[in-house]
Amino acid sequence: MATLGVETRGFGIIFLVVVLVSMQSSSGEIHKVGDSAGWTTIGNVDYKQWAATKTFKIGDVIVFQYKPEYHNVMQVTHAEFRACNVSSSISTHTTGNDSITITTPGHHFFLCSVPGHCQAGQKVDINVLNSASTAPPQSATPAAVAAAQAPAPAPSVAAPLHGLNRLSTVCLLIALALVSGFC
Ligand SMILES: *[C@@H]1O[C@H](CO)[C@@H](O)[C@H](O)[C@H]1NC(C)=O
Ligand SMILES: *[C@@H]1O[C@H](CO)[C@@H](O)[C@H](O)[C@H]1NC(C)=O
Ligand SMILES: [Cu+2]
Repeated sequence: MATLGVETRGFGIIFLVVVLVSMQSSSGEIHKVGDSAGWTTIGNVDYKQWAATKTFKIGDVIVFQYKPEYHNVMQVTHAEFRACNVSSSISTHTTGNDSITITTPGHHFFLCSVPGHCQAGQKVDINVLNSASTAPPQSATPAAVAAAQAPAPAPSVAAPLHGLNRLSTVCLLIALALVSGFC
């Protein structure tokens, strides 16, 4: 009986870890570049300003929406981004509804390679934080970043979505405690 109880608890812990990991990876936000304007040269959309108002995290999805007959999306190097001159893109997207999932931290430079468009401002620098934290980099202390990287985020830096996940986690823990107790 005692052996069975330990085994059940062991499986419970493995199950909990799997659930927590899947929760973390499924909590990515979707960011539509340019919001309602989309990816365009019309209306002088300030993509630098757009990016400055967002917090990009690993697992987030960047969506470019545009008419594919007029524009495209290329991920390029910093030098190419600055010069609006692409020799070989890191990746090219041309569907007009391109979803790009962020998997690495740091700067991700995108531009439209149609002549003149990048120069006209159709370029965006997506700067991705090196954590799943929702706190802006200016206010994130090392302790806060460490807390945010732990399976259960600290309450002070948790977004509403994370709050929901935390609630589910508590319910799950109670359920597991009950199951382990009865077996
Ligand atoms: C673009 O860059 C290449 C080298 O990387 C250079 O030869 C070319 O002149 C540049 N074109 C423009 C328009 O600046
Ligand atoms: C763009 O693609 C997503 C799925 O990747 C889909 O849900 C959405 O409806 C599409 N939007 C347009 C305007 O085609
Ligand atoms: Cu364009």
